[in-house]
Amino acid sequence: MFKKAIVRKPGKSMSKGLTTAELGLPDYEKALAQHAEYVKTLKECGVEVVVLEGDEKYPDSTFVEDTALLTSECAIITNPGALSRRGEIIEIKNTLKKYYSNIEEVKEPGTVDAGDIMMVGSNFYIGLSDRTNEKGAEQVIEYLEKYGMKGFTVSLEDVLHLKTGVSYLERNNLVACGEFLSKEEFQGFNILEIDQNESYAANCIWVNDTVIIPKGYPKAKEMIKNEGYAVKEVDVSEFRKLDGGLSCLSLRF
Ligand code: CIR
Repeated sequence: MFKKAIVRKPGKSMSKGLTTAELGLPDYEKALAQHAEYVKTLKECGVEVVVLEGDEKYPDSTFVEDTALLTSECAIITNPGALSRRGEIIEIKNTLKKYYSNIEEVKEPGTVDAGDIMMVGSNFYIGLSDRTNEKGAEQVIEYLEKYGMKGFTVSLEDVLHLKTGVSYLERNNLVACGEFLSKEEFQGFNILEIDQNESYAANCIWVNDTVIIPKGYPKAKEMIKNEGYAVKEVDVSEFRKLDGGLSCLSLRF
């Protein structure tokens, strides 16, 4: 169960965020409204939400998920793969000090975006991507082992982050799309296949037995409902324009 979530409002500078999406510039007012709806939905799932103010210095700082890995035993502050995002960790670290006594940090030459890390109980799958390198993954695995948990690396080719294409919904259910459908590492899960033309819905989040999915993906919604979950939709179209998804917008713990 998650009790808390940390989010950060987007700043106006979000229009300068990193992207490969070619979906145009985000509409700031719309993004703020969508973000507020996201916070409301998390609250409806029973979590207390800590809302940080936007930081204009860091256009991508609304995507808080990438800055830390939160586990039941410790928080691991990452060293984001994109140089423009490195400074985002400072305020996140200060915030996490209120909630964690064990805080570890990924150091150079290791880089990690925690959007590449999927938690399955005390096992963590770490995608090796353009943002997360071997050295970063090794450090995360060492920290996890120090606290009695385990980490495994997974290679990825087609997507920005591991969780762009795969999400764990507890009860052994894994939503997956594209390259992740056939990964050996995931064959022990009950794979819920997301249609390629709804691939954006593969990034969804389990929050206390409700699954929050992006708005507008009816086949994914139906499939997840049929597995017995309550499903809530949130429109995150403005964050999608920056390659961001539902999971990236919060740190849940
Ligand atoms: C970036 O490229 O870093 C941001 N524009 C999007 C980050 C999305 N985060 C995630 O998938 N965990």
